[in-house]
Amino acid sequence: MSLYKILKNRIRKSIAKAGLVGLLAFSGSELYAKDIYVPRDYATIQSGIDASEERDRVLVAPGEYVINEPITYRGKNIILKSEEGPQKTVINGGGQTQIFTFNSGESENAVLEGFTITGGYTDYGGGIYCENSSPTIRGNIIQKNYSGDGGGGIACINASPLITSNIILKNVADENGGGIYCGNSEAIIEGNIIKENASYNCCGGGILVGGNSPVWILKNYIIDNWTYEGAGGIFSWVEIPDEWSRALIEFNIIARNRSRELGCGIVSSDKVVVTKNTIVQNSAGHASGGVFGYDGITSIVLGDNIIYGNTPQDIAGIDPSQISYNCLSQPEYCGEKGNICADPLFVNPNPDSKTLDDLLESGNYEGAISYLKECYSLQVDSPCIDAGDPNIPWDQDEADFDYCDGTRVDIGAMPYDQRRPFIRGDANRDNKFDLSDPAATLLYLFKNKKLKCLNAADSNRDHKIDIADVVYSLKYLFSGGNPPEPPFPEAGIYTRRGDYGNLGCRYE
Ligand SMILES: [Ca+2]
Ligand SMILES: [Ca+2]
Ligand SMILES: [Ca+2]
Repeated sequence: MSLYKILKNRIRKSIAKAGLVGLLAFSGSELYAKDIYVPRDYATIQSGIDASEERDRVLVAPGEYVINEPITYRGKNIILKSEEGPQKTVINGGGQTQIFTFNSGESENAVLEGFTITGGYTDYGGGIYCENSSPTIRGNIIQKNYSGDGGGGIACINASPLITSNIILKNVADENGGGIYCGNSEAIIEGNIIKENASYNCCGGGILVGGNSPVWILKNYIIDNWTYEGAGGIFSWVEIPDEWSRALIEFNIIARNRSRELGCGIVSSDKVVVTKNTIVQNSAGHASGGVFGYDGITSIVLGDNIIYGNTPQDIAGIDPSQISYNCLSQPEYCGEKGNICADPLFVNPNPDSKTLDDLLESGNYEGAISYLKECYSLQVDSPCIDAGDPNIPWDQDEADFDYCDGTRVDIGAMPYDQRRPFIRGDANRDNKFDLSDPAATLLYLFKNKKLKCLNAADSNRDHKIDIADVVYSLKYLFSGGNPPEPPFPEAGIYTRRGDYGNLGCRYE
């Protein structure tokens, strides 16, 4: 088994132990007891929470709520949510206090959703502080908060939060994680826009991961963050260099971060896996602008990334044997171990700052994400398409991640979608519907042979592949037609990321 796979499994197991795996799909299914309305039932958010019981929802009407001490859930697993979204519902600390404190064993069922959280001020976690707790923090705008020691936006210490789908903007720490600080924590940081945060002295303008922290950082947009020294983007630091339980950094866009001194996109003294990211246009005063292994500890596994156009160079301080299947602008790795040196041909390598600022200023998370996705997507003739590591045994839902188009994995965070329409019943995916198709299904059912296209093989469209599909296909073969296209069903059982409909194929 490759080192990559071993480490990845280990990090995932560690996160699974913390109960976080599966949370990413956690939405819309929460059961709650009763609703409490602020300010209709209780004048303040804290008094609403105090009156709530486990599993209640506390729903907050639009308005600005100025607080002078931190709001705390007091260990209750409740949902605190704005009624009309973060644009209209602001919690402001007035530069006097931390905004939220989770320190009483709250679980992932303690949800904080849909607020603008601003004006927070303290030593750790200006906006939100988590200790001995694992809350779910999602869909908020966390902006312009300040901390002295770590985590201008959010700080986690001995905590396992899920931080997902937030805009984390313009927060400041004097040191250690302008956006997010994680110390001895097992957080999942997923799908956030982390932009223009700063850590003034050192380190991690966007995110700092320190101590024993197996943190999973995936699908974030980490852009325009700044620090004086040590990673404008992500800084990972550990005191016990022999442990293998560190950050897994995948599918992120890490762009235009700056560090006045060394390192910039990612800096690590740690054993981390950095895979399928797009790391571009980051700049550092010296050492590497892209990914930098601190102190010459060569423990970063780099694979399937675009690390391109960083200054003064893309990579430094990393064991060359761990650098494979990346797209780089740094000639010394070209042609070795699957690395290529070529322009990745983004649709737009220079996203327009004003367009992005306007989207973020109006709180348009979805719009900002789709703009960034589009910019950093690959053009049709990009050399990164189908150039990733063919030997990595990707789980099926990871192969070209969102698309699962059945092709070899691409390099970078944004795969190129090569799905093509399929013919219902064409189980062997040769674009003909004939007797070889029910035969292929029979071999799949009784001889463990692989199928080329599960969606097409499910000819009666009931999300099961069984003998009924063979019978259904034969019926149409002998009547000289194709199985008709039944209505699109709601959910699939054999696809973990949903059915691909008429567009895509689910491959075995
Ligand atoms: Ca591909
Ligand atoms: Ca066929
Ligand atoms: Ca079926």
